[in-house]
Amino acid sequence: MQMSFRWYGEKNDSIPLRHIRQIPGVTNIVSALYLIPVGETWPYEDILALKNTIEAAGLTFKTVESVNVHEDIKLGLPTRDRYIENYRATLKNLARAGVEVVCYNFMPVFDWVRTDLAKVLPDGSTALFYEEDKIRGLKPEILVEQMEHGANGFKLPGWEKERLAHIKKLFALYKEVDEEKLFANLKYFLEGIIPTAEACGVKMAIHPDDPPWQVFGLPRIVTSRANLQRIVGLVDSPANGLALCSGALGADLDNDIPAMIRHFGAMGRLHFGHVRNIIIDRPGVFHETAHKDDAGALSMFEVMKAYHDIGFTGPIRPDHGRMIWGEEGMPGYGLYDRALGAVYLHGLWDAIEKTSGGKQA
Ligand code: DNO
Ligand code: MN
Repeated sequence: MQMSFRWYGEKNDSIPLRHIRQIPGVTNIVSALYLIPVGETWPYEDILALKNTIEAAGLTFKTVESVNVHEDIKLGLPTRDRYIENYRATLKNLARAGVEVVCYNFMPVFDWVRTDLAKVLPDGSTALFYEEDKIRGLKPEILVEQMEHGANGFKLPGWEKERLAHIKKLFALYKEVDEEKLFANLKYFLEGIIPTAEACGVKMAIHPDDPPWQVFGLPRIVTSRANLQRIVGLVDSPANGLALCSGALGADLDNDIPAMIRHFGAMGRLHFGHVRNIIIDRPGVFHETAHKDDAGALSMFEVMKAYHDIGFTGPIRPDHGRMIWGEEGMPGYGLYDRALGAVYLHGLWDAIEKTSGGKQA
């Protein structure tokens, strides 16, 4: 297991790499080229510059989150072939720079969605909050507007401006795309990129939909064990794998996260772990909480034990944290709570390792 930490780059992230390096046990940075428009090829030189910056700080760069997928690919438009070609070129450049795991998602229009980026919790910290009823009464444009301004002047990562500017047009195009069509479009995409990924030694890791159900009537398919099983079968290659996000999938209590880790891990298709806890007030209403085992609905101990038992050697990162100790910055991506999370998760790992006699089950 390589304990990792997401970093948005020198231009976008207020947290310096030298502070991340001081978190005990964190060795690997998860990052991306955030300034390249979605669909364009990532130049090798730019990837190398990012890698050099990270390595100069004493950390490693082997995991990318995310190379986003152009909307034309998700929609299955004829223009998709050009973007798939660019994606292949990006994967080759990433591999040449030593990147081993590439995370992506296949959510139409939106990446992750919340209704409040700074809900105040009883202890005075703030967390990301999702309330299904609020979404039902909201026009997508209004949500986009709110997200654009975000909390503390920051907007949600993964919400590319140019894509969201065309939101109404996109919604009209998605009227033709149901879940089956989206599966077919994912298959076409995977058939286009997986042979290249496999040949150049990159493992693709699809991130689950967050939340794992339809939002604004748009189809969502990366939501459940059965659908993940179908996805890894769309192209039968070890390069066609998963980024298992406990908090994203865990918002649906039918998803048994430790069982999924064991199942897909045994298949050799689990390439990246996002670990975080959530509190579910009632179905469709949840918020993020501390990573501690008893802080929410998911047992972080059982999650880490499952990773340990499958002998996981890939990257694991703490996911969205709360904003604590007066810290300001990108909601969910402050330093303090994620650093506590990294150390706590690593502590669980060490204890599991030592009490199992260092042997993995
Ligand atoms: C949010 C993240 C997502 C994730 C993408 C992966 O913090 O978990 O934005 O990075 O969906 O492509
Ligand atoms: Mn995640």
